[in-house]
Amino acid sequence: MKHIATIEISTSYFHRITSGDGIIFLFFQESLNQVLLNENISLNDIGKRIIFHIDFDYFYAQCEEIRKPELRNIPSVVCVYSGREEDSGVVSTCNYEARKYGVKAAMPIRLAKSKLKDVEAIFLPTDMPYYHEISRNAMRIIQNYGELFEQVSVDECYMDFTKITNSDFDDARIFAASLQKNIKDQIKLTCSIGVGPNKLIAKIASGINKPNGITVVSQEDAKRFISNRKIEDIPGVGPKTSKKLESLGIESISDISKKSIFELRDSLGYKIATFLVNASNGIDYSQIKVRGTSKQIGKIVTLKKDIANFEQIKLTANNLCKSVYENLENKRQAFRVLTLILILENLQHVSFSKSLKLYSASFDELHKNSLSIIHEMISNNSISLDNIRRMGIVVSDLKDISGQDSLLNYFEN
Ligand code: DCP
Ligand code: CA
Ligand code: CA
Repeated sequence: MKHIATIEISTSYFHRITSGDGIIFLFFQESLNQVLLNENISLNDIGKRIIFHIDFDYFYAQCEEIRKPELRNIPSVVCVYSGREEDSGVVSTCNYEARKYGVKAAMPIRLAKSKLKDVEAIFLPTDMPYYHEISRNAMRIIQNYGELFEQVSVDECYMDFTKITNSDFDDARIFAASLQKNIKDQIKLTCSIGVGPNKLIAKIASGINKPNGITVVSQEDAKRFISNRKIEDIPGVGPKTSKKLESLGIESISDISKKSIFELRDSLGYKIATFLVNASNGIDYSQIKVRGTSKQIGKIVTLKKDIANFEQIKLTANNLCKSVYENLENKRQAFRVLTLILILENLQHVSFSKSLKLYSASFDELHKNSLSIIHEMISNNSISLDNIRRMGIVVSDLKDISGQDSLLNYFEN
């Protein structure tokens, strides 16, 4: 049996955990409880995660370019006008053309205008309902990849790609490129993607190659990657924490990594000290926080090389349905949306979703619909069976039915 983790209790507050792969995690007691209570994770999985952070480039300004393509090659600035006087207010964002002239978010509109006075430039007011609509459409494409998803703002989200990539960072890069291309083809929106072993590394990585960039940082490279960043690049580190660190003679991330939590706790408190020491070692155990209706249950498997006939695909679908159904049953949930994911040999990602008219908690319904999707996908998308490398079934739009006598009852009512 594989050694999963060793837990040593160092103090009543901290746990030092060495995973099977020799990776050391330091947990603040409260956070450890949170991690272990999360049913989706075992300690062994923490070291195997592949997390994407996706951030849309110059978002509001790019949304404007989508509906007015003539804006693409000239500086454009999206502004929040205060309405007090003409041009009073601040820049919300601007395209990369305008950034060449030093225009930035939060800058007074007048200052931005003076920077662009010698060139043709466009200034526009914000249109939030429109940006939200673009955001919803793009987020839907991302969610269709079918794993744990957390939207953090109108232009940013995290997604766990562990299952779909089989914890392989080379595959993750291909998925990132395919995701980027899908969003670009369907919505004309570019984004930058950071891929890392945790949310922290993914978030920092997505900012490295903007716009339209992909930065992949594997588990092994995480510490080196973060050592080369500035302390302020760690999300959540503001001027207050920076000052305190400075007063302790700490000037770089690598200085933090040489400290123990116990040396930092008096000035920073346990929570921040733990977070920073972990972060400076490239470690972050925070989980993807799946919200509301986007919760989903799914399973993806890698097919045997010689799977080429429809019977075997059906058998795999059957097993996937069983596993998904078991999970639904344990959690006493019904589903309404069913997504079938096929990953082809070239890692092209094909997914197809079906919304049922009513919530269902029936295995037969799950199975029948999965098979009909497979039929449809194979006939419509001319996917050849021997091209399929991985296959997954995901159910979403879940509803709690724990009050029902049995799942069967629920379905029959
Ligand atoms: N925003 C804002 N005021 C700010 C910062 C941002 O109104 N001070 C809005 C406009 C941005 C959106 O939030 O388009 C997303 O913010 P980002 O920080 O992600 O910046 P952008 O998407 O504009 O640019 P980047 O390409 O650097 O991500
Ligand atoms: Ca952005
Ligand atoms: Ca952002």
